[in-house]
Amino acid sequence: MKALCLLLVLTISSTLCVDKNNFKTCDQSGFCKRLRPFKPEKSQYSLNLDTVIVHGNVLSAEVVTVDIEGEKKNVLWHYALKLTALVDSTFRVELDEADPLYPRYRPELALGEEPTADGLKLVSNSNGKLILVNEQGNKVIITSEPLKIEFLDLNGEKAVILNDNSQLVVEPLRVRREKSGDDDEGDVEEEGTWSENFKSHHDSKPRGNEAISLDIAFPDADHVYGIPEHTDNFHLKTTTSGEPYRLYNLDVFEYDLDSRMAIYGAIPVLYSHGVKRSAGVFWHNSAETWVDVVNYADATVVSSLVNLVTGGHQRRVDARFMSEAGVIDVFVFLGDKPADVFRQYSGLTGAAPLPPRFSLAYHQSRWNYVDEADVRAVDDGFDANDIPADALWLDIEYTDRKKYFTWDMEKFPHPADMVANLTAKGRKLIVIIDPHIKREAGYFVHEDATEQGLYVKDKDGKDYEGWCWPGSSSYLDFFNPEVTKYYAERFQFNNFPGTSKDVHIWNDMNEPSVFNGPEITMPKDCRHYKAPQDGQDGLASFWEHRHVHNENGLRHISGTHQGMLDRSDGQYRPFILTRAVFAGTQRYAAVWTGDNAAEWGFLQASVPMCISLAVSGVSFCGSDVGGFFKYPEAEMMTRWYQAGAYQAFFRAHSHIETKRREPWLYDAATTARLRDAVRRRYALLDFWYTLFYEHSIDGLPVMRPLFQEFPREEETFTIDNTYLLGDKLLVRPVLEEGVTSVKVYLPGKDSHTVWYDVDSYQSYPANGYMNVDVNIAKVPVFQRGGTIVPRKERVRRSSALMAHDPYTLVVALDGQGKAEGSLYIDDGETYEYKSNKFIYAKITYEPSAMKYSFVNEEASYPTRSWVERIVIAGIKNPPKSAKLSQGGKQIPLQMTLHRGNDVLVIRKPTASMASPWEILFTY
Ligand code: NBV
Repeated sequence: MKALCLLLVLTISSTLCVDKNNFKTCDQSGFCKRLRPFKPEKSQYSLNLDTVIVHGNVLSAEVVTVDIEGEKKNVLWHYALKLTALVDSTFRVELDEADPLYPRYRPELALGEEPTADGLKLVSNSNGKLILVNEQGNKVIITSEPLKIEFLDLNGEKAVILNDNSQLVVEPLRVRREKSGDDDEGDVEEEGTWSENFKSHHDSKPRGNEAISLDIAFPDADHVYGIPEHTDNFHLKTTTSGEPYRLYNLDVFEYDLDSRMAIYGAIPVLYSHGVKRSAGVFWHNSAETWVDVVNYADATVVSSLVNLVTGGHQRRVDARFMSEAGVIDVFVFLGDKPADVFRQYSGLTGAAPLPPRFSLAYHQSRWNYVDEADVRAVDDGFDANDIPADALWLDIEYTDRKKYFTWDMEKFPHPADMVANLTAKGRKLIVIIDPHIKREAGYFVHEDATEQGLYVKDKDGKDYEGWCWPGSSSYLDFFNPEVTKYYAERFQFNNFPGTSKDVHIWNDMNEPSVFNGPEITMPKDCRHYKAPQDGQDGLASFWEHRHVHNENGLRHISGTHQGMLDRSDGQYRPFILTRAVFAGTQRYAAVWTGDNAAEWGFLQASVPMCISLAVSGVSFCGSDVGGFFKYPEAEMMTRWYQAGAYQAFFRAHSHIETKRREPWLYDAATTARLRDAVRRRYALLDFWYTLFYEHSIDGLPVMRPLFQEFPREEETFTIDNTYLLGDKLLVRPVLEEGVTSVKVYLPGKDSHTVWYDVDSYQSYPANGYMNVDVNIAKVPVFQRGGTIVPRKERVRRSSALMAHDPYTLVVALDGQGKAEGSLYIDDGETYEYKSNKFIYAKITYEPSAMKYSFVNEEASYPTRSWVERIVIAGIKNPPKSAKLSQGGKQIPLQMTLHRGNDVLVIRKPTASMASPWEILFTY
């Protein structure tokens, strides 16, 4: 990475190249340094049993910290504990100061809706322990002294334990004592309590220390996962001998691979998994957070810890969250399968809504397409080379000198015509809108924001000024509802001329990125809007940036989302791409993994990074295809397109200084392979769209780890170069240079699963690892036996032009000769599906009949699509004849056998997809 950095210094500008030294280690982050070594023998926190009240689904009680001096106990501080039972085996534990000096921040936008209550009963209160049970039968045992909370699964076994290692901390807010000559105590405060420095940056910390910490144990777990965004493996590593995982949204220029450093996104959800069960926790906090992980199975931990603590080998993982501010607010998911915990989390933070269909197709981007002629040439290039594309992107250079909501009128004098030219082919335009605002007299956004007080303030209450692309910049304060309203209005078509419903938005730099700020972001003592409350002034009248940092980008995209909805009176679905990520981001936007490089390591990292985001709610994820920095030679470009074709967000993008690399700029053979990769995507587009529809209902990851479907198969727990799309396709992209074969793990041996190579229909029994030969054209993808996948084989310029094309249905039979699948169809862009204008069909195959029926019978959509081919793979006893039955008519069908007579093809069944049908087989 260093070499790459130096190389870019020469080609770009030396001020932009940031190395690791610009980002804090735990030791350089005051609270992390302070809390990390804190491992007391016994927790100071205890619950006062006399104060326990259980009302509805909530237990509340007082918790105190005590200091014991001989026989004497001195209460140091009072806290309020709340335990809430929620539906779907979920609990919430909140611990705040009983009477804080100022309210402590709680994120406001991460949770989709108010979580639904479940019943909670206190079943016993004796011997210093409370036992409670929720409606599903999960028990909670609270030990009062010291405080410990154990959550039990439905078998009565401990699944999650809070404060087992006594690392619970809530630093109380205090009044700063003025130093005076005769008051020694004033000087006793630890250094860094009331201010901190990092490099040349000073953090004034007006509230002093206010950190929190909690240890969370997962008995029986083999691994933990989640807490994206990092470039590490999907399964998290023991952190004892290095840095903890850091969650702090940062613009890390040329981020490192295999690292626990913070990058653009921060989702504080963590899952455990083992052969026994899965569980999880969501740490609902938007401040800078560090997470330590100790896996007891790890060799170094076994020797040092387990033998000591437990006297032998034990399956268990401990995690510990440390945040700079906020309250303890942790949701506990009791699973018990991986799919359950993933659903429990997305149930809280919301599943992504159905995206517009085009956004799941192929996107072409570059920093920058320089002018209208360039856009036209690229657009035409796709047609000339017979490569489908759905969207062209414009990066920051389209604006009038980085003033968002304006155009560079010399280079883009006719934006509306440019857009019309694209939409004539069913294509869209996506333009970037960054959150920094150029401080230039005459720029309407700056003038309005200054006049109306819409900017984030500095520590002294003046408009904060930082440095970003436009030069001197200020930042809209998206925590202020007036700002969101003002910003959303900027997307009205008349406020942003040249845009239309077919222009969508890219929100970059929203960590926020501030070139001259500490760690390239906003100083923590900047001030954000807080809703005025009676009697709250001084420090109680604003939030500091430290409280809200990780939620900043989420606020930004929610404003964009509002604006895009409002501009069409709520008619059209917005597409937004964001770089900063927090819990709940998926409700508004897709995410990409930021500035990667054309290196094999980054191609490899794209898979675990996106799986990690997918299990953390963000299924709509991808990485810059081809790599942002540097230039991918033909082989890497081919492998990247092939991999990207099977990741949810599929966009080629590149740095302004790199050589142009539209697919036709490679040699003819490579262009043909890139075309093939893009076509593979378009053939499966309706499958992707159906997966995203189903995700919007069930919240399960679209791109999912193997162990989600095969939770007892231990080999799958650490595989992160292979994943499933829904429960149907297994993808093992070729991510390595120069290989002629790759090892592919086919899971499901206990369930006698069969897998079919999608190119040959050759079937393979699930038998763990096998070698698959891969020439440069090969992408190992397998369809699970027992599933049906819809495809569209006719190639057109964009997905819009394919809307009514016919389907090929690929039926991959299981051992019983059965299969099932689903298909979702609607207009692809409006909300009319909410008024029943859609088809959600179930497709089943049994030896006697294949059926296409509507799951929701009140819904319909006038599609002109029909079935042009049915391919049935794995057939053992082919039928003699088949007839289609639809709308009262019966039509005999033609069938042919292929391969070793185990693939049956029904040609032109001509069944319409607009109404149910059945194919009856005779033998
Ligand atoms: O807007 C320019 C770039 C953009 O192309 C990239 O995708 C973003 O991640 N942006 C970052 C700012 C500058 C990066 C060096």
